[in-house]
Amino acid sequence: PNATLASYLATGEQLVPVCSQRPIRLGRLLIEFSSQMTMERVQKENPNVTEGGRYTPHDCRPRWKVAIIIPFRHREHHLKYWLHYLHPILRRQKIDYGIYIINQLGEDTFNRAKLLNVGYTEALKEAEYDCFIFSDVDLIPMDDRNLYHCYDQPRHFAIAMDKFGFRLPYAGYFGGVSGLSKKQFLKINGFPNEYWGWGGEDDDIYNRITLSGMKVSRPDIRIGRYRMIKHERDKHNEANPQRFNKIQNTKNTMKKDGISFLTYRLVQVKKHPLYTNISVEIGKPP
Ligand code: UDH
Repeated sequence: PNATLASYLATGEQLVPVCSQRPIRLGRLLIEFSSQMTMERVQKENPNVTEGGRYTPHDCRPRWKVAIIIPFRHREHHLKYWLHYLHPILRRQKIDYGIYIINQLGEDTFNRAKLLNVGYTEALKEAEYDCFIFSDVDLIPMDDRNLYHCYDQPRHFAIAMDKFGFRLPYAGYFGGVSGLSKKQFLKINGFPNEYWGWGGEDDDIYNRITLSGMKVSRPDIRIGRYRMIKHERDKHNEANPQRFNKIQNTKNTMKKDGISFLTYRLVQVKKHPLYTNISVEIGKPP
């Protein structure tokens, strides 16, 4: 009977088509942050999302298995809006995905890129993801034709933010929201662990990509538009004065400083209805 079941499932699977590369009914979105938002409301809006913030389409076979990684500390208010907007967008995009909030414990200097490395590592313990999208918690796409999956080359999604007048601030900008396949991520030895405080880590990642012989791919400027939830600079994430020197040295540092030498202490993995929270201690600047 098992063999029969197996062959039934095999043929059954073939009856479900591969998800379209251009899902229908996508386009411009109205994004605002003035309405009241509660986690209860967002949960009610998203009954099909399963524990830990996982979702897979059922009417087609998804092309990518995407882990969405968000660096995080004390931004609960932003997270509600992010979940409110992104879950329905990702569902319409027919993507198989999981949401991972990487929460830096303690009050030492924030380290965005190291948290993203932790997210990559921890997400792979949960499922066989082949694509990783790294998103700030305060950035919401204004057009869901900006598809959250991976591409032939490392992808920069957030190319036209409202705060930069809907333009790329400079040609090598790779901040905000970016995505790499597992293969692309490993090719650049992941992200740097040694950028403490604000700034520079995204430029270092851009350098890693070009130094590894890859190019950054981007959506059309009319589609890659984003709204940022306005906020003041966080405590313990002051601009890092070393960043200008460090980004001159990516070629030398990237071999050692990356996913290959990542150390941290995992403190808690907690599955919430709409996301998985991973709390970690990542140390402090030397
Ligand atoms: N983040 C946190 N907590 C922090 C710091 C950063 O969760 O304490 C995360 C969060 O996902 C955030 C991302 O890291 O979206 C990037 O940090 P950021 O939002 O501080 O960086 P951004 O360049 O802003 O967007 C810099 C401060 C701008 C101050 C402008 C004052 N008018």
